[in-house]
Amino acid sequence: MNRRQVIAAAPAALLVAGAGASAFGQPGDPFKPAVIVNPAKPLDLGGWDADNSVYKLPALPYDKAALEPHIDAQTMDIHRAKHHNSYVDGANKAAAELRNIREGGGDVSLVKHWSRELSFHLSGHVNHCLFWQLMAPAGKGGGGTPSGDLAKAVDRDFGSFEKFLAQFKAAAQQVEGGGWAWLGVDRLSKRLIVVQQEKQQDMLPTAVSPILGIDVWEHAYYLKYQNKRPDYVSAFVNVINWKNVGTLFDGAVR
Ligand code: MN3
Repeated sequence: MNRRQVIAAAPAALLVAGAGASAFGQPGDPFKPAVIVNPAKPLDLGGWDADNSVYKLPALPYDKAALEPHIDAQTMDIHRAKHHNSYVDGANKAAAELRNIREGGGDVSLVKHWSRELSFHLSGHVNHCLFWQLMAPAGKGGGGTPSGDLAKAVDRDFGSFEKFLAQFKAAAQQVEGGGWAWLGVDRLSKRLIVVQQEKQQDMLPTAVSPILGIDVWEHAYYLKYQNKRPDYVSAFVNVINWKNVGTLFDGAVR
């Protein structure tokens, strides 16, 4: 198995590696930061500061009000600057604590604790980096239907786009508590499947590369939609960036 195959086989939601003198590795570490999902034509998620080897909060690829009326500017602002940012801080903190333990300065019995912290916060960071890129203003890159190979795969694996959408929306509406619904590529079969993810990290099958996700934590919709999660899920469909979903699909099925 060469390096590219190793990347392709790794669980995409947690696929990351470090370089340089940081919490992630030693100076000269040849293992460069991995590209998530698609090593050949990557979607730039912007969540990694390569100069300092730390996770960073990416800029939104559009104005915070650009998704209105479907997703309001205040929700976008708080969601990114407060909630997403807390996952960035948490992932950097956990990585630093694990490095400290490796170097003899920490309590080795807390590897379990910091590993769990890393899983939660890094998944939260990656999920939100993806989420921002998977939306676009309605009618200006957002909404519509998939095209090309992705459209064919949707028909093959779900019967039709309408059947896919019905399952995806139901999965999102039925997530218990905070979590996500994802359309993903099962790397074992190279087929599309819809799965749920609880919190930021639980239940996503290891072999699945996520290509489209909706955040159904209440912080993602409560200011505008209150308890009406189904209305938020329906509105989200109007801002799905199918071009970027297609880019992730192309990478995941290689
Ligand atoms: Mn969120």
